[in-house]
Amino acid sequence: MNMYELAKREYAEKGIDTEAALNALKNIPISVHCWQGDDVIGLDGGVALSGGIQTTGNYPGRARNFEELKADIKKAFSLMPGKKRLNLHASYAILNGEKVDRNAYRPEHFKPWVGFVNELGLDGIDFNPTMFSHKNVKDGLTLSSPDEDIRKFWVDHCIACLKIAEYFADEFNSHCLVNIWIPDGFKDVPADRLTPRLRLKDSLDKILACGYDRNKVVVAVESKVFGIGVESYTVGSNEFYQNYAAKNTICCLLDNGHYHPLEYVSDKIPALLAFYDKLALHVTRGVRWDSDHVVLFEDELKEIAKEIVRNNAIDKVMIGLDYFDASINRLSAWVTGQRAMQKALLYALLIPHEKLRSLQDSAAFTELMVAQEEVKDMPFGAVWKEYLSREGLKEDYLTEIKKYESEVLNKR
Ligand code: RNT
Ligand code: ZN
Repeated sequence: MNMYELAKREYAEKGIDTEAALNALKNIPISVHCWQGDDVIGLDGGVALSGGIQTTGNYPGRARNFEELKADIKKAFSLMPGKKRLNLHASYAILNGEKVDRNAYRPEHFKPWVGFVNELGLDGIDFNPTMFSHKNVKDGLTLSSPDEDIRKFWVDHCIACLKIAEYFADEFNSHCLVNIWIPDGFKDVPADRLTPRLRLKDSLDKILACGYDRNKVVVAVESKVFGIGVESYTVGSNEFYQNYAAKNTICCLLDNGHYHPLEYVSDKIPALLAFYDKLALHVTRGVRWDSDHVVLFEDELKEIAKEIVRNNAIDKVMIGLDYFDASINRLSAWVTGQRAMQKALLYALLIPHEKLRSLQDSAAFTELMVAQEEVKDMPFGAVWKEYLSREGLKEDYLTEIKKYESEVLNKR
């Protein structure tokens, strides 16, 4: 018997069907961000990365153009198991020298991406207005700016993005998630916390009123507690967006780097599932702050995956990744994070949730504690390896990435 057969038997003794888990896992889509490949710089010639997000490190081989980024995505995605979508930012428009600003981007500027995503056989594209790294981020503000021209520019940008998202949805016959995140906020104590939020509310109302097709495009709003340079106040706070989303039947996007360190997104998921049909995630790893480190197979990631799996929310929670590390091989960063997410989902799929739930409901807390500890000793690794081999992949991805590094990245 091989390791997997032994593991399968051990899980079966606990009432867990490993085959069902493997089949479920390969069908859970993960939206993989394009921006790990080029340190969030984009292709539309915007100004240097701004908005309180930072990539640190200077590892050689950053993708400098569309061709290089495509090659890196192709290589990295080939080492990622499971169903994948591509998460694009508007700043990755292919403009081919056309003088057009972000308020007027059109579907054709993304046609080359559609061709590429089809070539890779991915499930679809998700999309993000890019309201940072641009001259029209005025005094750190976009959709909440007191300058009406600035506000209109970004409202128009978001409306343009919704049209592009409809195009993606049509092309892939799959929804397109459009996630709105703005960097707006203040470094120091504001004199007025309400008015910027009312302006943001008005901007969002204008965007949603553009008449986009809600069957095709899912709009989400991403809150944040603070950013570098906006330590004292962010306009798009958690309470603001959660209430806005609830009232306007749009979606919340939870980025687990965007809360106080002792707040857990794993606990927020079931809170929102009580009220929302759908919610979106940016899975990241904050180290002391919203540092966007590579996602690893760690406790909070496991808890997030458990909440998705045990609440039958696989079809309700749109999983996206959001991290960017320029200090290590960028392809390895991509693959490590995506595999960690898949691992966490598999881990969650192999837990006897019904049994644990009934222990909780009968207040058998002693038994519950012991049973939850037992889960940790199960032969998870053997099932993971079986999954990889069924996906045509090896556990080792670094050898291939190192080869690509010496043949391709080091020559850039
Ligand atoms: C920033 C947000 C946002 C960005 C990406 C690039 O704090 O997390 O989602 O990281 O859109
Ligand atoms: Zn995010």
